[in-house]
Order: sequence, then C-alpha cells, then structure tokens
Amino acid sequence: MEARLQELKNEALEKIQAAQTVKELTDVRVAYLGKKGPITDVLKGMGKLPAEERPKMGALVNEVRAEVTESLEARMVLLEEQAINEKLQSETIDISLPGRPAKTGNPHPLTRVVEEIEDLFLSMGYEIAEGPEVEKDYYNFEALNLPKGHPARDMQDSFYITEDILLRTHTSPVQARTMEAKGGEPIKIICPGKVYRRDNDDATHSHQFTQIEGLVVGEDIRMSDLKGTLSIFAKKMFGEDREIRLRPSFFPFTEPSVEMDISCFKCGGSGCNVCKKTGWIEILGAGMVHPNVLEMAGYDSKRLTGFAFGMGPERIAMLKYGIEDIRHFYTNDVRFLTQFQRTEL
Ligand code: FA5
Repeated sequence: MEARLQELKNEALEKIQAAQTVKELTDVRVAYLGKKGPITDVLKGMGKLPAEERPKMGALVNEVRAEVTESLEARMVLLEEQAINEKLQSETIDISLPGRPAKTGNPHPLTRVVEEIEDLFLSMGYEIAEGPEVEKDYYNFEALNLPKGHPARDMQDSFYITEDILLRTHTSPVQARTMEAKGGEPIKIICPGKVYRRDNDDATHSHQFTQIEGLVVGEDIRMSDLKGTLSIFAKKMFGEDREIRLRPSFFPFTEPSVEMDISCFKCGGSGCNVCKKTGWIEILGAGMVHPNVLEMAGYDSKRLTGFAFGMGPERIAMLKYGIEDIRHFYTNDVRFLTQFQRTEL
C-alpha cells in the first residue's frame, strides 16, 4: 500500500508539472484528490489494515495529499498568472488608430444670422427689445397708423384669434409698445422675433418667419442717419464693396417710406441669376417714423423724430449662403443643417 501511495504521488506530481492550462490542472486535481480519486480509494481501503498499521498509513496518506495539494496550488498560481498575461497580450489596444470624431451640434443657420445682426447693432449702441407674439390689434395696426378698415392692412394677411387679438404680422408692434413705455424719451432699439402671416408657403414665403425691426427716436434724427446706418449694415453683412440704394415705397407707419436694395454681392452689379439681371437685391423696408405714430405713443413729433426699418433674416440668410428655398429653415433636415458648421458662418 505504501508503494502504491508513493507511485500515485509521483504520478500526480508529474501530471501537475505537465498541465499547461488552468483547466488541465483542475482535471488533475479532480482525478487524484477528488472523492472518486485513487488517493481517496487508498483511504477507504485502510479499514482492511490491521489496527496497528492504520496510524502510520493515515499519516502517510495525509502527507501525500498535502504534498500533492501544495504542488497543485503552486502550479495553479503560475498557470493563472500565465493566462492573465496571455489575455493582456491578446487584448492590447492599438492606440495608434485614429479616433472616431464626436458629432457636435451647431446653432441653426437662422439663429446664427439673427445673432450676427444683433451683434452688429449692439456694437452700434442699440438695445434689444422684445414683445409678445400674440398681439393686440391696437399695437399691430392701430398704433402704427393703420386704423380698422385701412386698406393697407391687406398687405399683411393676418391670423386673428379674436376680433382684437392676432398673431403679430410684423415686429413693428414692439416699436409702438417701446415708445409708449418710454414716455417721450429717446430710443435706440432692435426687435428680433417670430411673426406670422396667412401667406401660402413657397420658396420665398413662409406663414411663420422672423423679422428684425430697428427704431431710433431722438432729436434731429434724419433720413441721412437711416441711410448711413443701413449702409454699415449692408457692408458688414454682405461685404465692404456693397452699395445701397433707397427706392420710394409705402408703409403707413413711416413717411417717407423706402425699400432698400444692395448692389448684388455675386456679380457686383453687372447682372446675374441672384439679382435677376438687375444688379440690385431688395433687402428691407424702412422710413422716417410717421408723426401720427409718434404722437399716438405720446411723443412730441415737432421736437423728436425717428427712423425705423424692418427686415426678414430668412431672406438675408438665403442670399448670403445661396439657400434656394426658405422651407429648408423649418424642415430640420440634418443634411441641410450640417452644411453650416461653426467655422463657415
Ligand atoms: C414690414 O413687415 C414692415 N413692418 C417693415 C418696416 C418696418 C417698414 C419699419 C418700415 C419701417 P414687409 O411686409 O415688407 O414690411 O416685410 C419685411 C420683410 O419681411 C420683407 O422684406 C421680407 O424679407 C420679410 N417677409 C415678408 N413676408 C414674408 C414671408 N411670408 N416669408 C418670409 N419672409 C417674409
């Protein structure tokens, strides 16, 4: 029995050293030390030995078990370490691979143009004023010299909510509100915001669009001030070479009224598809604030005068960036939006 034990021990130690993986080693452990293994069998057979031999044999079995267990554990530490190293090697990250660029958002092109215009006027000392989009008929029309039944109301088809409340059709009511609030004091504001008209949507018209209004009221404010201001605006937005021209027009809230054209930034004035062969592009409406409007808001029109202008940033953005359809601003197609990266505006 002693010889058998010695033989089993040598066999086990040999197989332990031969095991190359954690799995193989585990199999060796189960084979030699498990419940059905040969060493356990020897233990079970001890009952047949004479009583005086049993302690000696018991000690020997324990010694063999201890030696095999110790050798198993030592080998296990080695093989586990080896397995970890192999895993680390095979899973090495190649840090020389280029990273995947993260997708970043951009401000909407229209927001950028509105902010560009705001920044320009803020740099000229204007303040930003805001007003409600759901507006009283009084501020949208009456306070702007457009009493009920005035034919010029037809120029701006309106969404009425009640007889006296409507979605504002332009940003000019903010003029009227600001003048009323200022109580006769000088004013220098721009009013950006959304407006609504019952226009049929097409490439250049939207039922909801943005406007930026400008209003300056003070002593000795003249048409030449308006022209100078609009000229700076045109050059900053469309390039230093831009010329402007003012054409007579009609708005009930300004007198005289004008429409401003800029010399075509594409052909420089010789005629092309952008300016429809005229050399000029219409940009905005403007004029000297009508004395009735000043008086209705409590201003002394003999002492103070003012100019006002109103523009549509969608049309300006379309011209500036060659966008052929106003509906692109509102359909949120990422293929359109991603063309306007931060650096391009
Ligand atoms: C006005 O709304 C005047 N309140 C502007 C004004 C202010 C004149 C102060 C004088 C003094 P008009 O209806 O022309 O004017 O509109 C101004 C601009 O809004 C137009 O030049 C155009 O750029 C834009 N616009 C008008 N209708 C639409 C529409 N349906 N879709 C997109 N833009 C529009």
